[in-house]
Amino acid sequence: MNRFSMDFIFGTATSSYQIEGAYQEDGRTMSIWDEFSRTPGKVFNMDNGDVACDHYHLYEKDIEVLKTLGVDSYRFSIAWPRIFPEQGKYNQDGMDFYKKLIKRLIENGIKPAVTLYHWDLPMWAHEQGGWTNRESVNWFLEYAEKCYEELDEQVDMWITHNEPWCAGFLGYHLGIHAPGHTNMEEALKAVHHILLSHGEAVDLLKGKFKSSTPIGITLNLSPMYPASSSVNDQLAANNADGYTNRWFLDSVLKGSYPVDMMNLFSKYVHSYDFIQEGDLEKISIDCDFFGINFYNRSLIEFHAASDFLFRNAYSDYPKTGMGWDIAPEEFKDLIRRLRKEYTKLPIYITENGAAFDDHVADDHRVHDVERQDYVEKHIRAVAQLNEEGMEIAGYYLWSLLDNFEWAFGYDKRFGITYVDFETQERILKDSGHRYAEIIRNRSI
Ligand code: IFM
Repeated sequence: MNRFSMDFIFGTATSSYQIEGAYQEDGRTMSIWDEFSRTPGKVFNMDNGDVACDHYHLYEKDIEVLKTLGVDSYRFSIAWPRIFPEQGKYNQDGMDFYKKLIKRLIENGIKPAVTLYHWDLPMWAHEQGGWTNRESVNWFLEYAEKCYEELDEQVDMWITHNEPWCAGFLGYHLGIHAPGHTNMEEALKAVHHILLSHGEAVDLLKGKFKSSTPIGITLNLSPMYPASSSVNDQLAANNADGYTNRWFLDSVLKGSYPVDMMNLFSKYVHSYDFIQEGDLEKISIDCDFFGINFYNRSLIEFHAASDFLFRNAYSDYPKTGMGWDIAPEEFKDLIRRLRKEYTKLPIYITENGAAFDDHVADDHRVHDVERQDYVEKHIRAVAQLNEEGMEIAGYYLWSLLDNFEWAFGYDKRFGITYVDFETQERILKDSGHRYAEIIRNRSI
């Protein structure tokens, strides 16, 4: 039996575009995801977030689910186009939704953990170059400032950005996420400005607001293993690690971009002069915690024809419904590496979870045995890591609800609560019941 201390935070996580719906209500304007999902061929089934889980109207019902789970905290994100539907035009109606949500969470003893940016960039910003434009840092700061002004007293922890790898590389290099561009130079600029806006937003909260609310950033990290001991596969795994992990870890936690990757990327970049003096000091500003989203490991092999000489290799590991390797042992290795090479900050697992094909059974329950097993293995890993002294302060299960899974639309279900997207009925899955039991016992 592995135990958790009483101050360990158990939570669940969601994001605005994935659950809220109400895409035209109370002044909200279009985001890059509204636009992208309307572009043929981009999202499975041309699904979109117009209605999603209708959380904007059903948030009280969803808080009831959180109460049943007994979570200490709920992580959600704010939709920037609700707060600034047009450039420079603040929208109080949009903010009021989050005030209501936070008030109700607190009344129910649940701590709000708020992400400022989980990918729904307003279209007005995109039309001026989006994150590739250095001005985006100022647009983000204006938005962050309003959020701090209105919400900081009630918020328990701030996360500036969720997974800049996805917003930057999936969105501007691989073209799989909005805005669907395939240009590495744009991607590097976008990432740089996202990271810079993180640093500036931390500085704003601590400086101008003199706030003591903990603030940090969340990176998605995935350990890369060479498919063989050949020099080529090892080089490929190192490149994959640089592209996925080190570009972000080194800049945020060490104040420099990895030189090997700068060289590798330089083939696609005219100049690195978008990196200005002082930027990396800002990007690596002191935070209060470090957030990690962990889902899988990857097996990597050399591939001469790909941009950075690597690709995913065949792996015989058990997989989730996304085809991702289930790898709790490698999760532990990742945390040990972070402790050794990168940070002493408290670590929060701000997302962990799995998609599987779910079905409502005749007894009107969802017996998601595989998800339950996945969740148990990873929570047990967290407990074991803490026994080794790795100081993981909390765990947020992704996700509270089945929701809009980006390019996969509603085809992939990550929730511990089943959502019937026709009726908006919620059914707590077996994994959700088990999570509630783990939280109640504070042990696994
Ligand atoms: O659904 C996403 C989430 O928005 C960001 N992290 C990964 C999840 C599962 O793919």
